[in-house]
Amino acid sequence: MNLTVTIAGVQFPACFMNASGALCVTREELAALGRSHSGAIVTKSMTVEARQGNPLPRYHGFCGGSINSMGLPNLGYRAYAELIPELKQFGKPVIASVAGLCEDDFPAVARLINDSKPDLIEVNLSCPNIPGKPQIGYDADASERLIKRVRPLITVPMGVKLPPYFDPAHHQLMGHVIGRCGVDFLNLINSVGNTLVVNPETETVVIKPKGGFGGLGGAIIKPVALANVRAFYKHFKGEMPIIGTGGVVTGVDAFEHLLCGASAVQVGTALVEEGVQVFARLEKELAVCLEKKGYRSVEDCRGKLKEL
Ligand code: OXC
Repeated sequence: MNLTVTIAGVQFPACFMNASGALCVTREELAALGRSHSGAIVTKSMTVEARQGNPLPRYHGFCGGSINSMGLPNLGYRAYAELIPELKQFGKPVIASVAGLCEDDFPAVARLINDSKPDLIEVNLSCPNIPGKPQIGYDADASERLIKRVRPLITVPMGVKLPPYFDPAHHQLMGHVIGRCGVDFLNLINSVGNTLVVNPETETVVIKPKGGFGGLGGAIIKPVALANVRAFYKHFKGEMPIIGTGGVVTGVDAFEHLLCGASAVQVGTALVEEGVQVFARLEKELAVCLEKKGYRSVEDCRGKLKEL
C-alpha cells in the first residue's frame, strides 16, 4: 500500500506524523521521532525565549481524550535553528512550528528559522494556553496582519495551524483571509481551547493552570476536526493541502480525515499515551483499511467523502 504523500511539493515517506507539542520539545524527543515510523519530524511551537511552560500538572489523559495547558514549553527558536540541520539527516521532512507571545515576536522567529532550512514552516495561530493571550486565529484581522508580515520572510512552504471553528460563517471568513495571504497548507485543528475536565472523586479540576481550563484533544474531538477539515477542503475546492489533526487514534480515524480532504494526519494524544511505536501501528491499520476499501494509495481516497 502506498502511504506516501506530497504536501506543497514536499514528499513525505508516510502520511502520519506527530502533532506539534507531542513528544517534540527536546533534542532526544525529536531524534526519537526521526528514528520512528513518523512521516516527518514536527518541532514544538517555538518562541523567542526558551520557556518552562505552565505549572504542573498541565496534562491529563482520560478515557476518550486529554486536556492540556502546557503553556508552550520549548527550547527557544535559536536552539531549534541549530537542531534543524541535524534533524534533516533522518531523511524525512522537518516541519518547524513557529509561535510567539505577541504579534511582534513572529517575524524574528520566522526569519531565523527559515534560514535553518526546515522543509516546511507551520505558523501556530492557535495556542489556547497562554494566560491573558487570546488565540490569534479567533481574530481574523490579527491573523491576516500576522500572516502577511511573516509570509515574505519565509521561502519554504508555509502553513498555518488554526483553532477549531464552530460556525460556517467563521470557516468562510478565515477561508477568505487564508486565500488572500499566500498560505501553502493548513493544519486543522489545534486543541479545542478552554475546556474543563472535572474529577468528581477529588472534586477538583485535573490540571493546574488557568483554573483547570485547557485544550481538549484525542478521540473526543475527532468530529470537530473532521468538520473543519471538510469545511476548508470545500472552501478551497480541494486545492489547499490540509494536514488533519484531532482524534487520530486508529487507522480508521486517519481514513476518515483523508476522506474529508486531509492529505496527511498528525497524532497528538495517542502519541503521548502510546509513544512513538504508535506510528507503525497506525500505518498497518490504515493499510488494512485502504486495502479492504479497494484504494491503492492515500492520495486515492483524499476528499472522497460522499454526501447523502
Ligand atoms: N496547543 C498549542 O498550540 N500549544 C500547547 N497546547 C495546545 O493545545 C501548549 O503549549 O500549551
